[in-house]
Amino acid sequence: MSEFKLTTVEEFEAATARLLETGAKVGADSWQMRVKNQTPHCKFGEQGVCCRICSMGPCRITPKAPRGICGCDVHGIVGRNFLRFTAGGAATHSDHGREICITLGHAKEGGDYQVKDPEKLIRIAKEWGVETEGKDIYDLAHEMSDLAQEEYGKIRGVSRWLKRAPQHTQDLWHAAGIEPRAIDREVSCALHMTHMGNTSKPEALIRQALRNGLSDGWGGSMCGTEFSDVLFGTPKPIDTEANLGVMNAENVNIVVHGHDPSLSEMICEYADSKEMIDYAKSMGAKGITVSGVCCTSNEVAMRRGIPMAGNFLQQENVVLTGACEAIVVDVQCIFPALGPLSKCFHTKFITTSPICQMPDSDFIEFDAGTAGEKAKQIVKLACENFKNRKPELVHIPDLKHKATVGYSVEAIVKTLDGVTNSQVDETGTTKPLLECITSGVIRGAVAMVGCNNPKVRPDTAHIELMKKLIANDIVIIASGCSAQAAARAGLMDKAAKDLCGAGLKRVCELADIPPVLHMGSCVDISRMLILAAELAKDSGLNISQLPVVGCAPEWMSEKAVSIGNYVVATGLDTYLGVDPYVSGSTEVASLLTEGVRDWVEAAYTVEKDIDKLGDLMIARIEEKRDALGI
Ligand code: MSK
Repeated sequence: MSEFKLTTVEEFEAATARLLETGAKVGADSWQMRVKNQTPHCKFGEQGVCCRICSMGPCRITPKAPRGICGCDVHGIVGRNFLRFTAGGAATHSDHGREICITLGHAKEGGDYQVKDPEKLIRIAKEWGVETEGKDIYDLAHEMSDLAQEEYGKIRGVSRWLKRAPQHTQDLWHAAGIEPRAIDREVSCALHMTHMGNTSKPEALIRQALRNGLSDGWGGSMCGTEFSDVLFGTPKPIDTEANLGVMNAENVNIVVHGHDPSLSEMICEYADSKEMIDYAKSMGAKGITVSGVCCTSNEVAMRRGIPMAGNFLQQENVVLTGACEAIVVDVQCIFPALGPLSKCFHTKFITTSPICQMPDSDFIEFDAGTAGEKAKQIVKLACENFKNRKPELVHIPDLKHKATVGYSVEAIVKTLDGVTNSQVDETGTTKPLLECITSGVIRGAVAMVGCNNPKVRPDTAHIELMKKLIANDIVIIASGCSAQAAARAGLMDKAAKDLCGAGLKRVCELADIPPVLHMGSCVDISRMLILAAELAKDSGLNISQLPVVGCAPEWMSEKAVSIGNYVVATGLDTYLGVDPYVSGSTEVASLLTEGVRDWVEAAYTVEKDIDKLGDLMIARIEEKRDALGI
């Protein structure tokens, strides 16, 4: 019998309940209370049948009122809402990517930002047809920064990154008319199409939703991931810890939260300096602990081993510990609730981006030009705040788990090299991984992604699905808050191999990996696209033939809809545990779950019963294996 124990969701919940008791003492609000106030949710909204695109309405479609005032039927309304949902997500990811490209333009020798992975920069430059010979690496970085930013508004051609996909996939996109052009253009086009008096034909709306998703996954997000690696280093396996217990009651605790690593990298850099540690000591602390929430956390965990305090629905918990001197946020997935909540404690809620400004926060504007100075100011402020703690409110749950993170595509290829006894691949291909799959030692792979959502018992879907899949010899690649759920539970501990089927367990032992591989943040789902593309090219199969599927069981954000669209459009069947507000239209729902398969060889499945969702994924993987005769 295995000695290894995961931390259970019940333990997570008991820790949260204890923190909420502190919250009640100081009059704090919580998402748990707000969910009660907001339930039941509006049925029109849930079905996607409410239209407020113009001011003649809002119009709500019912059997008695089957058309809006303009005459749009329910299928047009649901389709337009779905496309607008996608555009919001694609714009958000892609603008994050653009910020990284801008930061690349500020890189300089000895500066706050430097080129940490010059080989990767040169590789991408060659891929883009840029002359690299004899060029200073920083001149090349600036040239690539300009070219990457031009990808957002170029006047002709398609995304440069599309060439990374197998030819068959590129042909499908071309035939379906969904090759993304300039990144910003697809967002504008989506908003234009959905303006009052434009498209109401579901098929055209869904086609644009896929195209807009592709402009994110094979456009803006890929810029974000690839140039983050150039600037901050391509992740390699590194040990860290996860869950609220990573905060340290004796230290100044700084929590970084959001998505853009430009800020958090600088905070980590300064928090680790002797000058700042001495400063923290002079304020009565023993040192400084930086931990993270959401995808900013994933970014610094993968590159620096910075511990992960929690995921999306844990963001209030870090403040409720009473031991958080500063929660420093950049962009996306940040609760405005952190403002009033931090006022109940001594915590400084520091916003830093003009994109994300909130009441009750201290706004310290951060930009690439003044990064070091601003990061130092923030770290100092946190140290000075240590003395304002109220010791009677301090309680850090004693929960944390070891985790090994940092599995970029490059790291996976390298790590799995030599796992197969018969051949050690020296060319850096995915062939060893393919051999594990074709031999049946590993049955397939699931890309687990996405958020938490109070509609699902938080983290349960992620953790239960992962347990079920690894027990069936299916390896997991995870990103975003899904990855953090896994890490907090212990599924990224190498000892979690004991929970796997015999085949996957053997691979974990040989390669010395956990069964759930941390691949990064939300924008890093582009890494999963690259891995799928490489597996297809190395095997000679189409992406849709691989025994690989995508899953977002607890998703909540617009970004997740954009992700779903680009994962499906890349040829990977995608399984959702939360409905994307399309149930009000049979036409839109059937296009997404069946119709799009004719264009891109994959489609969505929505299933709220998590156990069934797992069964469906396993069945699909086995069906694909049968079709290949493996
Ligand atoms: S942070 S988009 S809650 S995964 Fe990327 Fe987590 Fe979802 Fe935000």
